[in-house]
Order: sequence, then C-alpha cells, then structure tokens
Amino acid sequence: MSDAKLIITHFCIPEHVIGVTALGEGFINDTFLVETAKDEKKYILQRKNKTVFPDIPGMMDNIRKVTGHILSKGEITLQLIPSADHLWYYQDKDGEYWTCFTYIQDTYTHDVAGSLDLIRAGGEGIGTFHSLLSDFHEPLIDTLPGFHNISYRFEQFSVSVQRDAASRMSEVVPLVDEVLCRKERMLSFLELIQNKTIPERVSHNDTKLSNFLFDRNGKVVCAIDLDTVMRSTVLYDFGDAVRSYTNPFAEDHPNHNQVQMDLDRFTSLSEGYLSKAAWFLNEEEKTHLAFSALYITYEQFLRFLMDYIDGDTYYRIRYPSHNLVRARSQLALLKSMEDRYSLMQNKLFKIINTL
Ligand code: GN1
Ligand code: MG
Repeated sequence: MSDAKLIITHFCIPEHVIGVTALGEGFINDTFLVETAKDEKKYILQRKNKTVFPDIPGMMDNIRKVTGHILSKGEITLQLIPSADHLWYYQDKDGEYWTCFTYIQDTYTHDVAGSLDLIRAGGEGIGTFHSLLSDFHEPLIDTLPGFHNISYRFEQFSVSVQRDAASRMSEVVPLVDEVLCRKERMLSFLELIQNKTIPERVSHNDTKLSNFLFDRNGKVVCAIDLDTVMRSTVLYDFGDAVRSYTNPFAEDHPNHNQVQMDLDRFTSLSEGYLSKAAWFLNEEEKTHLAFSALYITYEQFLRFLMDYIDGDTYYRIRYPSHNLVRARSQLALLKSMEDRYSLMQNKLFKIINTL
C-alpha cells in the first residue's frame, strides 16, 4: 500500500504535518489520523475501498453536497479537504482513492451503547441528521445500487449458495433455511418502498452507533462515515440503529444466548429519534418503524452469512469463523425482535401519541 505520509502531501493542509497513524478497525476503508504542528488541527485520511465502491468520485460528490447542505445551516459536520488538484479525492499511482476531512476535536465514538441516555442521544442525532436533510433536493448518485434492496441481496445470496466457493455450505444449511423462511415477509416490505408507499428521502444507510461522533456530555456532534449517503427510506436508518443500539452486546458477540433486543433501549432510541423526526414522517413510515428493524437485522444476518459462504471476501475478519459468529449473533437478535415485535409496536404507538 502507498505510504499514507506521502499521500497526505497531496491535500491542501496549511499546517505542518507531524504524524500519520492508523486509526480504528474499519471493516471497509483504511483510516489514518493526521497530526499537525498545531495541536488543535488534526485531519482524517482515508483510503477508500474501490472493490466495494464502484464510483468513488461520484460518492465523494454526494458527500460534498450533503455536508455542504448541513454546513449552510450552520450545523457541524465533517468537512472535506480538497486535493492539490482541487478534487475531493486523490488518486495515487496504484489507482487507489484517498480522501481527507477535518477531525473534530473532543469527540468520541462508541461500539456498544453503555447507557439509555447515550441511546436517546443517538436517536436524536439520527433524527437531526434526517431532519437537516429533509429539504435537500439536489441529485445524488446511487453509490451502492441495491444496498438495502433485499431482492438484490437474495440474488447475490443464491449465487453464493450455488457456488459454495469456500466449501462451507454443509456447515450452514440450518442458517440458510433461516434466511429462506423469512424471504416473502421481507419482500413485502420492499414492495412498499418500491411502490413509494414509503417515500424516498436522504438517508445515511449505515447508522450503527460507531458511525456517530459524541461530545463529552454524551450528545451527538455529527454523523460520520457518509460513504453510503443516498436517496432511500429513512426507515433503513432507524432499523439499523435499532439493530445496533438495542443489543447490549457487540454485533459479533460470540455468546448468542445473551444477544437480545432490549425493550428499554428500544424505547429510549425511539423517543430520541421521534423527538426530532416525527414532524416529517408520514403515517406509513410511522407504522413501519418497528418492521424496519427486523428487515435491516435480517439483511445484516444474510450479508454476514453470505460472506462466510463466499470465503470472507467482503468484511474484514479477525479470526476464521468471524463472519459465522456475526451471522449467528444477528440471527439471535432478529429472533428476539420477532418475539418482541408487538411490544415494539405498542411502545412506538405510545411515543407517537404523546409527542
Ligand atoms: C459496514 O463501513 P462500516 O464498517 O461502517 C457496512 C455496513 C454494515 C456494517 C456492519 C459499505 O459498515 O453496511 O452494516 O459494516 N458498510 C458497507 O458493521 O458495506
Ligand atoms: Mg461505512
């Protein structure tokens, strides 16, 4: 891989760079923290995954438009740094795409939500993000076509199952059955999106907890990882947040018996989200908030399982069965949501009626 220290010289950073170090454990991109001689001025450098993202210039244009819209309202968001060629990315001699944006001081990320207050704040952050973009009308490209389209995911899944590239199918037959037995129900939700009963808006499409920056008081500062900002339903974001925030354990928790959709967490998240978003959601959206959680958790279960069957070609893994553990963990979460579905609906009904 190209040297990140050399790459950073291709971006318009006025301060003297003193260090570039690898940051975090992204599943998809490689991320670096750039430190400068000015203590308070830091940047994030990222090598975007061009196997995952087919049109990185188009994706960066989406991000520029959306962050520009948020900035124009005087709100905080990541700010892109242009390259010396006045582009929102730099392409190195190996054809790799790099991007750079501001680092926001005194902010924190979390992998697992430790308190109901944090969960409520996360819900508010997602609702605020949607709300700020509810009057955004510029065109956006479809960065990852079919990203949350379960019909497309079924097609991919069926190819993976047929191919059995890593000869792992014999291990996962019961899990494949768990995918197939829910297929029709998931397709009927997709139908509501495709026939526009559930409207298209601007959404983040990856609202797991760790994709938001929090301040020291536990309030959301802004959304990060804007790679998947596209036009789609905001229900995908709510659903992904329920998947991520209501499970007291990480998404790859190995003890599946402990994984569950915790109703108190769900209530705090929903209260936070709806306090900021209820004003623009239509009745169909409100009615399907709870189901969106099942849909997205199901999709994530399918995607982890598919990657295991494929031989771990998409998600970065830390150990050989990592994707299988992730898939089992998401299935446990999904089952818990199914068991508590009517409780989730009742909670939402109460929250909406007391707003
Ligand atoms: C990936 O980029 P990151 O790590 O925030 C994935 C999401 C999954 C998530 C599961 C582009 O998100 O769809 O929900 O992992 N992003 C992409 O942790 O596939
Ligand atoms: Mg991402």
